[in-house]
Amino acid sequence: MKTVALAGNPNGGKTTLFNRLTGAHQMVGNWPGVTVESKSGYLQGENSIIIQDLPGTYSLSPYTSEELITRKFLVEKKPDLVVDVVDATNLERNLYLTLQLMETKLPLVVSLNMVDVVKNTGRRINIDKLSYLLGVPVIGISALKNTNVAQLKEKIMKNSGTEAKYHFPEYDKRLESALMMISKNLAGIIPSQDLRWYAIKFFERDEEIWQKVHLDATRKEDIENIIGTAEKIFEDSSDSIIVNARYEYIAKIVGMCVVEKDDFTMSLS
Ligand code: BGO
Repeated sequence: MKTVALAGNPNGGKTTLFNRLTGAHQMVGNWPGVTVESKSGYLQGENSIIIQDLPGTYSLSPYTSEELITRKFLVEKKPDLVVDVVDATNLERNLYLTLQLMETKLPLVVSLNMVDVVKNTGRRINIDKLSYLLGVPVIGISALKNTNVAQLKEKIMKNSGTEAKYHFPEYDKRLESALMMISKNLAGIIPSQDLRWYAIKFFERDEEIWQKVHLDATRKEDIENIIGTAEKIFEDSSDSIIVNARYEYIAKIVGMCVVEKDDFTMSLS
């Protein structure tokens, strides 16, 4: 049995897509210990693939129940594939979660939803280029109109249980060197495929992770010094350094694969 997790921002069309993928037969309950609804169901016509709907989140921080449930499921259960439902009408904000999903190094497919809405605007998204730049398969769909959902289903079947082929988004060199030094302190304690995720979480001073992972005093002090040095260099707090790095990366990608109608409008005045 393979598990496919459906992740995405609230209101991006995750429920509409979940219904399309699973049809009428759905298992509904609550996530353990909280009153957040959990829904799962078999991929229609495929009894060997179960789709787990994850709560809608903007981020994988430890601040809300939805974020905690989502990241715990991804990092501990390690689904065979994550389908990231990205709202194409709000690409920049949605890609912020995409980058965090990539930090988990789980196999990923982006389903770029609401392309029917984007078609009616002056914005054009080069989907092939977006896919190339991310290193992740991207399928433009309309969950509402059932456009390309069959192609997405094929991608789900093809990519479930494969190795993630994309590279981690590479941030500012000074940040990367801090993350590498933190990873060295975590090596042997954290499995190598999870080092990037944990290094970023330690760097962000993520309380849940600092409490969960038991490190000796020397390593803790070493990591604190690495973070402190980075904060001095960037003149910013460590969590803001990461947020800014993600948004800089997104701006670069969007700049390369999105064309606005106004880009071609010449002013005659
Ligand atoms: C309402 N295209 C378009 N045009 N709309 C879509 C698409 C798409 O591809 N996919 C979803 N929607 P959810 P989350 C609504 O409910 O699946 C629409 O939070 C309305 N409701 O129909 O719920 C979808 O699970 C009244 O819209 O998202 C829904 O991720 C007026 O996006 C909304 C207009 O989808 C959110 C829309 C009473």
